[in-house]
Amino acid sequence: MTPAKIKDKVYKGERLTTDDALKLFHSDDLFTIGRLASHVSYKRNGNNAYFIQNIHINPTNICVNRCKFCAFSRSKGEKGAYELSIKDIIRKLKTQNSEDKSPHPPFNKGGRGGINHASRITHHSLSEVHIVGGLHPDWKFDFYLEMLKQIKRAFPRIHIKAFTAVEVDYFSKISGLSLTDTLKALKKAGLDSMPGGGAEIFNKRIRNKICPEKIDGRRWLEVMERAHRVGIKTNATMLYGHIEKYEHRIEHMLKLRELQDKTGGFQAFIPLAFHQKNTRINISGYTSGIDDLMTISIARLFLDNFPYIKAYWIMLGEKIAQLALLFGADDLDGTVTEEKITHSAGALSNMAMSKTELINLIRKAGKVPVERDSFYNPVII
Ligand code: V47
Ligand code: SF4
Repeated sequence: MTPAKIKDKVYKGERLTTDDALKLFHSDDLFTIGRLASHVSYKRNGNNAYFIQNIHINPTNICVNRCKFCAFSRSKGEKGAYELSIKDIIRKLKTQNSEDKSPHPPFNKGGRGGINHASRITHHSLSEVHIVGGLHPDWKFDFYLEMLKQIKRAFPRIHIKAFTAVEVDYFSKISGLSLTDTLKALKKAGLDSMPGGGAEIFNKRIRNKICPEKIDGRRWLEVMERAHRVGIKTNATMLYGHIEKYEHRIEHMLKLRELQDKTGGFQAFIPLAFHQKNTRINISGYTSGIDDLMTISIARLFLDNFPYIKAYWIMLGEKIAQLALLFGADDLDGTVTEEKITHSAGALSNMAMSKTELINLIRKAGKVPVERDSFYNPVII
């Protein structure tokens, strides 16, 4: 049962404590928690469910960190390691960024992940490019600046959401610049906002077990604070469903809530469901649908100062992401196209979804599909 005291607090708009959040995680009353989260989501964003036309590009999988949960990364020289040139990146963007004029095929339920349509992905008008990659041992900071400049020159209307706090910290180390100057240089070169990756789980003991080489939680938060202070909006993520406990998830969300109180610079919170395949984390299976929906709902209730909660369909699978819209989520991310990080770790979802499919998925959940830009302004078509 969900304690009546927590229900009252939610309806009165009062902030939940960490104890409240823990009680919710231990409750078996998913429907009530989902209904409460839906109420909060409705108060913020009405019946809207947002999506964006975007593409993910991972310039390299070569990474000096080699986090244990990461199936995407390789060491330099290892089989499967790759590097994209700036020309390769521009080419990828060109192929995706043409108006889709073909008639859309009807919504069609596919296999386990949901909708099988790999052959039906058509070109679209891109609104955002999401760029994240490994920490390359040899690439210079100038290369990344040049990447941003050339993308902006070729596609002035595409929003560049790029580089996690982990990458930005690395750029500051390889360039010898302060964090603030690194961020200012990225912004000047064309960076428009930052994704929320690299947060994983802030708890020191757990973090040391799953990604011992990665910057610690305090540094991640510091990079984000500086980014917000120089006017760069960011997202925030949390990797769950590995070896962490509910307490660690709550501790993680508390730190995010505290920073958001200070800066207001976060847009969406994105819980990322851990995928185990090809990783060095010794657990089996996927997160359960119940845990995914509980985590989304509790995030919506606890993170009262985050405008959006994103159900990233790539990691949740199309069907759970659709359900998440009834459990407090109001954003599905987007068309994505060519997702590598989760698919290296055994994701069962497709690599991309067309705009029509996203719209159908949202409508069938009884929500209003709103195509958005990167700052959540509706895109008028
Ligand atoms: O930082 C890596 C996670 C993140 C695995 O900000 C894994 O809009 C699950 O941050 N199982 C990258 N997760 C993805 C990311 C993201 C995605 C979509 C939208 C946004 C946004 C951000 O993926 C990494 C890491 O936390 N990750 N390996 C894995 N095996
Ligand atoms: Fe490198 Fe990021 Fe993978 Fe860690 S999660 S190994 S930092 S690419």
